Amino acid sequence: MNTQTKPITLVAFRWVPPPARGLVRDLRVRWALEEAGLPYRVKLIGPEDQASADYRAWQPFGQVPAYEQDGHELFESGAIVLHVAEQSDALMPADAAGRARVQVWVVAALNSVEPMVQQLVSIDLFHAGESGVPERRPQVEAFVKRRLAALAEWLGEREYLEGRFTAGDLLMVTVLRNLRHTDLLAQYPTLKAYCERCEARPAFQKALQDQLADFVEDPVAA
Ligand SMILES: N[C@@H](CCC(=O)N[C@@H](CS)C(=O)NCC(=O)O)C(=O)O
Repeated sequence: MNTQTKPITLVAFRWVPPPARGLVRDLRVRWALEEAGLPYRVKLIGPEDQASADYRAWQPFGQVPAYEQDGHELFESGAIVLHVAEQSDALMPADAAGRARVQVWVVAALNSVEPMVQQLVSIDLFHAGESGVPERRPQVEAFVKRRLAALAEWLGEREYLEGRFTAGDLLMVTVLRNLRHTDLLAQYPTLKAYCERCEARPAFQKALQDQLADFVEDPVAA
């Protein structure tokens, strides 16, 4: 049972460029909190906060998300989502074996899939047109496709990675969303349907709308 007295605080950016909206990693935490039914407040930050000593004492890399609950400060989206999942069987089953499987998929999403996806995102969104990139991109895309094919194979007829929605699906889908600028997911109908199934959840829709609503339009005036 959750006995918290003070609201949870989630740190998010007050502004990002439009292509990044809906992808910033505080979305993972918002989604988890919505699934768990835990109320929270959002602290919006900008570059000056990221660089401040106070914030670095909370999030050593100056990144988002950061999270505070009952005086405990956390960072790393995967660790935060797991912490939220510990508080709700909406995100993780109660039995030890089931919990271990959720942890497996959380780490798989962040360690076996996200690095490949991020390489492609980095090439396409941040380094397009730079020297050496056109030669490198096919290799990176091929690597992403190997991961997608393996994931589609695992899913097969399953609705979710472990038969029911868990924090593992939440992390996996937020990783796969980063491919939205490509047609890669469409090449794997199983994966596309899986993402759409997870993103249709009311908790995801609420989290996404809330993230988008929090961005200011003008970073200078912010
Ligand atoms: N492994 C970290 C990565 C966090 C991360 O890359 N956050 C991005 C936003 S999605 C960020 O803060 N970027 C700004 C920066 O790195 O300075 C996590 O999952 O929380």
